[in-house]
Amino acid sequence: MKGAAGVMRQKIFEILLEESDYISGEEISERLGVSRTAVWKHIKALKEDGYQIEAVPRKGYTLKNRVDKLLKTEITAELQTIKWSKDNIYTYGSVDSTNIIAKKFAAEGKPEGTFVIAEEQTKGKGRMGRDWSSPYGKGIWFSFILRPEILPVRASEITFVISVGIREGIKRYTGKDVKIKWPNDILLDQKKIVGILTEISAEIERINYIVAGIGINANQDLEDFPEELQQKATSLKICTSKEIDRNKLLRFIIEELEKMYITYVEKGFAEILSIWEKHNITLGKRVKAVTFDSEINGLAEKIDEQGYLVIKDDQGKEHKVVAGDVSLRREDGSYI
Ligand code: BT5
Repeated sequence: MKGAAGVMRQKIFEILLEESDYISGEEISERLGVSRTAVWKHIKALKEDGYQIEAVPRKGYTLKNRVDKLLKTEITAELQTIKWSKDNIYTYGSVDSTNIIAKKFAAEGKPEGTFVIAEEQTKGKGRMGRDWSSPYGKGIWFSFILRPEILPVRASEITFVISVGIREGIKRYTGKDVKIKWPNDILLDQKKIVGILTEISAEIERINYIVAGIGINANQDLEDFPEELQQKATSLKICTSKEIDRNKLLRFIIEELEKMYITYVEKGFAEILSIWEKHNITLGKRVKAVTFDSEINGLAEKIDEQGYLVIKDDQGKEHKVVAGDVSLRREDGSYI
């Protein structure tokens, strides 16, 4: 769907949503300044998306249902953003990876707050080339573009901004005390519910763009996860025993992400870090950190001003970890 056509379709949808009664094609065309044929074409396209729109001669159109596919119409109808434009939300059925599309959009110059959302990913990826399970219609698989005016060495701060934003959105929807595990996991009931993959394009002095890819397990049942994940992954449906309205949840998440990002830009990293500290489960625990060239065992002591995790080993020596995998030691000696 092209930009201008998409905006018009959204407007027609919102008129239908507002009208409790029938509204004629003529009135819609007058209100929006487009031809009746154009209105009819958009109505047809909305029907193809799964909307039942009843047309009665001499009365007009009326909307009969809402659709639980991830659709721009559904996500943006009630979305309240501050700076990010609703026009920059793109929804897809099946894609290889939303990060790939978002990176292409970013390279083309699309602005901050551009979102790429899919029902399914055939090549969903985690960090370091790992796979991300992204089955059709079960989760929220999306990526979005940021263009922070910070030095590239501070890019890891953005992962904190994103973690707290997503946590806030999920908390607002479910009421659950969602936890953050450094650096990029969000957990519920000690299992992974969200994964975050932050990719950056930068020069020495400036960031061109950051693409943050987020995978949220929403409506999977246990058997929807590959067997090797069933012990360590979970979904919001499993944790709340309720089907998740993914469009509403995503709306909350976009709103909270934007609020956190604005807080970061206006107040700085310290403010974000203090929110993160309240909800993290890493600090104060015994951890095992595996980075690309070492393994460190010790106490997760603090996050320093740059967003590095500081681990104190048993000899009292401090190690700084910027990226990698950190497992938390449970009392029984196993790891999360
Ligand atoms: C992550 O990597 O956690 C980042 C995941 C980012 C996924 C999003 S979806 C939208 C966007 N488009 C993409 O292609 N990716 C992003 P990492 O920390 O490396 O964790 C990956 C590991 O998590 C895998 O090796 C599995 O063990 C596990 N895993 C895979 N799929 C999972 C799922 N759906 N839920 C929980 N754990 C999963």
